[in-house]
Formats: sequence, structure tokens, C-alpha cells
Amino acid sequence: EGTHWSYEGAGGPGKWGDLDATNKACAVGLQQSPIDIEATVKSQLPALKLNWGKSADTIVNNGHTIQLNFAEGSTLMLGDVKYKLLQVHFHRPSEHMIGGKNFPMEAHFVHRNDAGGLAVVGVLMAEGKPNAAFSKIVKTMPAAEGPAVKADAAIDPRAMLPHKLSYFRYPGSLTTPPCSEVVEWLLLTDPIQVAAADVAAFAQLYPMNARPVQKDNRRYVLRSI
Ligand code: SG4
Ligand code: ZN
Repeated sequence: EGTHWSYEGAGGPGKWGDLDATNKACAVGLQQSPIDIEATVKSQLPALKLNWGKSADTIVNNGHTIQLNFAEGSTLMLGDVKYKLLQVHFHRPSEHMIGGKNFPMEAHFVHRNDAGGLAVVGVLMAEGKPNAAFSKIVKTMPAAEGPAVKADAAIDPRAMLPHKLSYFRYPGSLTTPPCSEVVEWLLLTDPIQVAAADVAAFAQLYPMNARPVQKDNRRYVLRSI
């Protein structure tokens, strides 16, 4: 390994599969993420039961994004499978597309079950009214890559959810190396609104940290009724 992965240039998405032997899925995987969501199949999916606590533990600029880590205790029940909320991080622009269209940003709430499977709740972010939690994140995010620091206790992750928890579901991967195909993607159909100024502030640090959309390879995208 010489070159580290990035979103542009020599370590960019087209090269991820060659940068390290553990990254093969990035190049040859058939269930990669993100995707452009076009045709969907309306299905009786379980309701998303998000039992999140009201604050994050730490905040970090990890060189690829801004991420908030959570302490034990926040969970997602997907049917009868229990997942723990680990962290939320952000992409600009959105990684998923809806009918060929990007959103200004996308938040990923990463959850893991006891078997090591991941469920990522994706929230599309449109520009509009300010979101108090996201504004706090932008005000307190470390400008340079570095260690995690204590997060502002007023950052409530629940405030970054739309009212309606309808969602798209499809089997996919991590959107960064090693692109492991272990993710149940749960992309909420309704975006949240955030201030354009907050998107612009995030863009000062990360102007572009979205992987391009991948082939769906005939995967079905289910849409909750
Ligand atoms: C971001 O780079 C996160 O900071 C990573 O989290 C995350 O990797 C990666 O995105 C991929 O996650 O929801 N976009 S994604 O598919 O969660 C993992 C850490 O590096 C393994 C902890
Ligand atoms: Zn992500």
C-alpha cells in the first residue's frame, strides 16, 4: 500500500480496488453502494424502531468526513434484529441519488448487530430551514484531521430525522474502502432541511466526499408502504 484512498486523483474511487488487497470488493463486488434509486417495489417492511439517546459522545474529523460517535445504549430494531448505533457521518453531495438527482448532503447513521452485520440509516439533506443539531455540529467540528474530542451535549441525533420514517431498503456495501458487502441500506424517503450556510461551512472542509453511484446489477430496491 502506498497511495491512500481519497475522492479524487491518484487514490480516487476508480482506483480503490487496486490500492490494497483487502479492497477487492470495491472493484469486483456486485452489491456495491451507493446507487441511483429509480424503480422500487412497494413492500410491507418492518417499521424502523429507532431508540436513540439524546446526545453524541465524541466528534472527530477523520480525514474523510466529520463523524460523531455514540456511547452504548442507542439502538435500532429492524424486525426482531437489534442493532447498536455506533456513529453518524456526512457526505457532500449525497451519495445516493433519487431518480438521477443528488441532494446537497447525506447523513449516515451506522448501526451494527451482534453478528457483525451493518444497517445504515441514510438521511438526505436538502437546503432550507436550519436544523439545530446540524448547526451545532458545524459550529463545533474540528477543522483539521485529528483525534476525537468530546461532543457538545446539545447535539441530539433525533433532531436529524424527518417526521416520517418511510424508507428504501436494498442490500449493499460500505461506500468507502474496503467496500465490504455487509450493509442493509435503509435510506429514508423524506429529506431533512438544513441551512445552506451550514452546508457551505461543511463544504469548506469537505467539498466532495461522495463515491459515485454503482451498478445495481438487478438488485431490487424495496419501498416501505
Ligand atoms: C466514513 O468514512 C466513516 O467515517 C467510516 O467510519 C465508515 O466506515 C465509512 O464512511 C463507510 O461507511 O456508511 N459511508 S458508509 O458506508 O463505518 C465504517 C469509520 O471509519 C466501517 C469508523
Ligand atoms: Zn457514509
